[in-house]
This record gives sequence, C-alpha cells and structure tokens, in this order.
Amino acid sequence: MQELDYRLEQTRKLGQPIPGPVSTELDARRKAALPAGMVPSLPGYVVDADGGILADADGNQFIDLASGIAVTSVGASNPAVVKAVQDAVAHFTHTSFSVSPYESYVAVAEKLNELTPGDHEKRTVLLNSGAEAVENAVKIARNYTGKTGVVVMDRAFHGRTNLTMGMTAKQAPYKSGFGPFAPEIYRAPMSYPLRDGLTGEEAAKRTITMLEQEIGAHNLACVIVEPIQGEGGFVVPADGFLPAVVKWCNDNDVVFIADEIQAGMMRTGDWFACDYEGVVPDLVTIAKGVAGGMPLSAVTGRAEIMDAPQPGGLGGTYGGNPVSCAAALATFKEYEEKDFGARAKNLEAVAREELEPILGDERVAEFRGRGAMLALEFVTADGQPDSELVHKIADGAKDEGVLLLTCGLDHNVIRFLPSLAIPEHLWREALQVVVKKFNEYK
Ligand code: PLZ
Repeated sequence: MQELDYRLEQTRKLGQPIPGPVSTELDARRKAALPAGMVPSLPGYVVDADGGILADADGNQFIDLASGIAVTSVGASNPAVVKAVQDAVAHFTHTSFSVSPYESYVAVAEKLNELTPGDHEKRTVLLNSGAEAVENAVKIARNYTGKTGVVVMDRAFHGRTNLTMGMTAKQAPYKSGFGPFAPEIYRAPMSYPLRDGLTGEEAAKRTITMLEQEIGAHNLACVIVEPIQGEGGFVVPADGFLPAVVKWCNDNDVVFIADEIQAGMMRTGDWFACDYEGVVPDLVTIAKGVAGGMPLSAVTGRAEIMDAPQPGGLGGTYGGNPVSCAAALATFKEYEEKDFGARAKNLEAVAREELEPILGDERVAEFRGRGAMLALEFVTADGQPDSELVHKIADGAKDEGVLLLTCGLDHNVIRFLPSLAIPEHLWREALQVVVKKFNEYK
C-alpha cells in the first residue's frame, strides 16, 4: 500500500474536555443563530482535517469514522484536490454551464461515462447535491418512459427535498410534519438477509410479485435501489437480488436506477457497489466521494434515456460548478494513481481482525458491508434491536475521541465510513475503542 503524506499528525489527542471552552462558546452561538432542526453530531468545532483526523478549536484531535457522511474519501484536504481547487478558483468561480460552458464539466462527464458500469453509450448531467441527482434521475426516467410510477425500497434514503423526502422511508427526523409528499411513489420490500432469511432470488421474487400485483409495469417509470443501503442500515442485499430486479426492469420497459450516492466512488473498494455483481443499471446517481469534499453530483446513464428530455429540460444555476469539477478531476486521478480501491479493501480486512473478539457475541447480530462501508448491527439478549447500546457506544467513543455515526430504522446499527486515506494505525485504534465500549456497556 502506498504511503500517503499527511499535513496533520495522525494521532488522537484529547487535551481538553469535550467540548472544550472555545467549542462550547461556538455552540452557544449556534443555538442562538441556527434553527433547532440543525444539530451537529460532534461537540467539537472543526478547524482542520486531514487523513483520519478532525482537529477542533480547542486542540482536540478526533479519529474521524464519518468523513462528512462518506464524502472525503481521498481525505478532507487531499493535496492534489486542494491544488486543483486553488488553480480553478484563481481563474473563475462560476459561469453557469448552461450560460457559458467550460471544459472541466465535459471532462467530468466523459470520465463518469467511462467509470460507471456497462460499456454502452452514456451521457452525464452534473448537479449539486445527492437529492438533486435523484430528482433529475426520476425526471429523466419519467420523460423517457412516458410513465409516472416510482418504486423505492423499504428503509430507503434518497434525500430531503420534497420528492426525495417522499422517497425516503424513515419518518423521524426526515419527514415528520413536512408533508404532503409527491404522489406516485410506491415502496417495495428490499432484501435484508439477516431479517428475512431469503436468498437473493427469493427476495427478488417477493419484490417483483408486489410490483406486478400492486402497481403494474405499464404504470412504472423507474425502480430506484441503493445497492448497499446507507442511512437505512447499511443493508447489503443477498447476492442475486439486484441482478433479478434489473432483469425484470429491462424486460418490462422500467428504468433501473442505482442510487450510488453513498456506496459509490470507491467506497466499497470498487468504483461502484453495482460492480460487485456485475450489475449494469440504466441510470446511476453519484455524489459524495466524487469531488474530494466539494459539492457535486451527477446522473450518468444510457444515452437514449438521458437524451430523452428536450433541449433546456435539464439544468440549474450551479450544477457542475467549475471549482467542483476541477476537484472531481483531481479526485479521479487520486483514486487511480494511489489505488484507493485497495486501501478500502484493506480497511475491511483490518476491521475483521480488530472486531473479531466481539463478532461471536450474541449481542452482535451481524457485521456486514464491503470495503470502507461497514456496519455492526446490535440486538438485546432476547434478540430485539438495541438502540440503547448503540447510542451508548457512539457517545462513549465520542468521549474518547472517535467520531462514529449510527444508522438503521431501529437506530441499532453502528456504521463505519472512514476516509480511505485514514492510516491503518488510526483505524485499528478507533476499532479498539469500539470493542472496548461494547464490552463496557453490553
Ligand atoms: N441518496 C443513498 O446516502 C445522503 C444524508 C444525511 P444529499 N446521505 C446522507 C442527512 O442527514 O441528510 C444521500 C444518500 C443516498 C441520496 C442522498 C442525498 O444526498 O447530498 O444529502 O442531498
């Protein structure tokens, strides 16, 4: 594995109480200035970030197992990305591609057309956020098919705009009190091997039967699936589920959309989570890890589908911002030149080693995921989802300087989303803290 250069010392440091005095003051300002609905997880206010470290305003250094929700995969201040951003911003910050075009947008589109699964002819449109990519994918699928129905999976997360909120499953905190939601969204069962005990083929049959009996392919524009579910619990469908659903979509003039916003861009050790089973989606939504932390998202897909909307039918003021595009081009190069895919796979192997002592425990229902998208699901002694234990572990780890995120509709899953640039010793140390906290609280 190639050694990376770091600017910040890659060590956990807890010199101050968490939060320390400066962060405490900043948090008081937050409460007075921001709405109550916007609540950060980490008590420390960040002043610097690099590799696997988040440094706060009081001089604490946390091990970051969140990477800004799976975004800073090449690092939060990757030198190649920083340089590309500086060079780009010195020339122009913005023109709006639909008004005055520039090369970097086209180059990002070409690269995503090359990297996404399948060797068919493709097109890419660039946008700002994950939710905006999902909105556009649905728009394009409806325009192409002339149909309106949208199928999402149970536990899905697709965003917080009105259409994507309706597509997201979990009511609190995402949807509660924010309706009404857009019509023509249908929720179908997703494969969840730990809970349903079904093979991929059986789970797909259950899903397809529901689609045929309750919606009908002639009413359906698209089926959208996270190939590994993110917010919904890092659920990995059983092998065979995705290929069977894709085949049904292909046979029935229904656009299959893979939402790779969280699982894509090398997170699982491959460019896309769909690559694992050779699944070829019609459209792919991409964001998060694509631009080294700069806001950028994309819809990439089959040329004939992407070309359906009329000229001027796709766009927006900021989509494909030139500084974000420059960051994306540098990010692609980093992934390739420094073999970040191998780094992701190594993180998985190390996690299996470090977590080994607790994997046989009856309170650990499952360790799952791929590459650097890993999770532990916890249950009580009588097998019920254990959110209390999960929150104790996450809070306890935070107190020891390890930032962890949770997920799942039952709030009983701890997810690991380290930067792929985290050095191995920090990753081991963070996992050891998790093991220690589990043994302390179980
Ligand atoms: N699709 C699969 O994971 C964003 C959101 C966290 P945006 N996931 C993190 C939160 O609290 O809002 C996500 C995702 C998948 C779509 C999205 C939406 O991406 O960039 O947050 O809009």
